[in-house]
Amino acid sequence: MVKITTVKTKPYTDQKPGTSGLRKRVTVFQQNQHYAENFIQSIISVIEPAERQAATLVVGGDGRFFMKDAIQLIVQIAAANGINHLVIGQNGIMSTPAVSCVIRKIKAVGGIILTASHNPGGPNGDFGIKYNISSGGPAPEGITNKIFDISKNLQEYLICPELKVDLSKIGKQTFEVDTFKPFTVEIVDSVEAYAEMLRGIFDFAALKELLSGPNHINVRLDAMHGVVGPYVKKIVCEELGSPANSAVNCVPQEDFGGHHPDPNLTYAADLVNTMKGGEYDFGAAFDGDGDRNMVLGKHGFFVNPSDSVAVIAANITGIPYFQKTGVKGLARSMPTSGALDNVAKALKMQLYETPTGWKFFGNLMDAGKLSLCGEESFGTGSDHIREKDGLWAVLAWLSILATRKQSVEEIMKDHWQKFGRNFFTRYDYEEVDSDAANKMIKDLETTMFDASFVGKKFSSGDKTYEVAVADNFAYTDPVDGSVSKNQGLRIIFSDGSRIIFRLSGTGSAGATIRLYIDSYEKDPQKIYQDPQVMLAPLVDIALKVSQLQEKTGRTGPTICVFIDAMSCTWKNQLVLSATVISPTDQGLRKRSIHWRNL
Ligand code: G16
Repeated sequence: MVKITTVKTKPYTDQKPGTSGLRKRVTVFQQNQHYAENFIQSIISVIEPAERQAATLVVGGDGRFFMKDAIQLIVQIAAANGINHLVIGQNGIMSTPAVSCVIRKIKAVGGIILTASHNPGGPNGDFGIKYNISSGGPAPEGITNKIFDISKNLQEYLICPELKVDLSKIGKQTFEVDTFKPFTVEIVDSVEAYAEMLRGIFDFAALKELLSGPNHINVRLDAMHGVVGPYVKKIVCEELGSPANSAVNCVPQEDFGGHHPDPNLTYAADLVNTMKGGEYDFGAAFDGDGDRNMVLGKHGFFVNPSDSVAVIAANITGIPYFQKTGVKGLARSMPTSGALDNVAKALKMQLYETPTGWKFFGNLMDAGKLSLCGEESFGTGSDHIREKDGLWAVLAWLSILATRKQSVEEIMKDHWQKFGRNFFTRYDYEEVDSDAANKMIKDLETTMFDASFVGKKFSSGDKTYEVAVADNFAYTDPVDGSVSKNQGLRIIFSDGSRIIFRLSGTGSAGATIRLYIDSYEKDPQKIYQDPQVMLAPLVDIALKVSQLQEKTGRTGPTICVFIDAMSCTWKNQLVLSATVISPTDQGLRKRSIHWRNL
């Protein structure tokens, strides 16, 4: 019989889940007494005691430092609180989309995911704990607020300190706990249920032909030492026949090999460099927990995430899953560029604009209103689960390549010709002093809400823009009527261009200010112009209106990962260029990269 202990604790006031769970430095979880225990107890407390004896929870994480410790705590606290059954990925490994898939498949009451997503790991990196509900999606605000309220008042938690499970052994381990029904911990293969789901979504025979048939293409997939490695190996290499060396960094590491597991042009620079060599036709990188993706074409042609979802939407009927389900609707988060809107309009599909955070898509999917959605933050997915899904997005792109028999670049350029192009960029100012960031946003809101602001003209260089709308984005959920306010300051100009400011909800220290710029161009002569040139006037106006530099002391972004790569032909040579601003030990480094004669 395993003993239950009641431990006296003191509540913490800073356990409010952000955009996607509670994310803090590892040291916060490790060094503050009972910090992780308190939050895990707060999560389990939202499951009604009467439900717990019939409840199954799925548990998995991205392999980062502290994950295994946290899983043992979840096991001990779940057992002591009368949860009946835990399903855990082998060695704790399960990607965020796979957890969502398993929750839905076995009809669990929910799941706990141990990840800080794309944030760095290791003893000095970040850790995170996220609760997902029975739909498989991140807990909505009603539940995360409840978790936060409980955490602020928690005086004690229940735990079975002697209970230990072997996370490496597939199978069931059963324990007698107090008067409860036997408590079962089931260790499952991390990949199988997810792989089975993908087999039902895509045409695996066509993908196999594309990746290993006589006219196969060459792909390069970078798991960035995150959780997606075993999934890529099993599904893309073993099952679809791509050679073993087409997948790299596939062993999950506690510190992601010392890198940021963040799939963008800066942090996935190795992949970008390899791709520019021209050996590979298609490249992709994933984040720590496998829900984000970056898609590259031959020679490193960059597909902006806002464009990626638009291309999938425009080609959606080639994917067997959607042939069966039909396309119920499309959605993007508010700061994501309007590329998807153009497809929705042309194909007469319903489009929803939600606040940032995948959780906002869930209600629409559950209500049968949404099939495909995406975010500028490298998230793409569909209603097959309730999380964004990196490998799904890659297989969606490969399906399009298989059907259209064109390169990534040709597909993207055709798309812009047909629908016009949204030039898009995002500047991130990380670890800004929180008070300064809040004041900047508040002051900007005051400026924007002045009666004279709408109609005002702003000029930079030879461009002039007139303000058509200025607001703080609020969203009314069309399904349950819930209202989410203060989701980002929007300045929308009369030509549809947008400047957006919002504070990130996923940082772990200080405040991160995000500045998003979106500008639409339908003139086919202009769609290949340099995005930097196209967006420079709007960036300039955004910085002037917000006085960001003066108010935060930041003269440049910590990182600007979204300056699009672009390509053109010059003297019969293919020329590719991208501008990347990246932090180095010596300060910010701005690089213009050009590749010619590829
Ligand atoms: C999470 C959310 C996404 C959101 C992203 C960035 O992703 O699931 O919906 O777009 O954070 O949020 P923010 O701009 O507030 O930092 P992930 O991959 O970090 O879980």
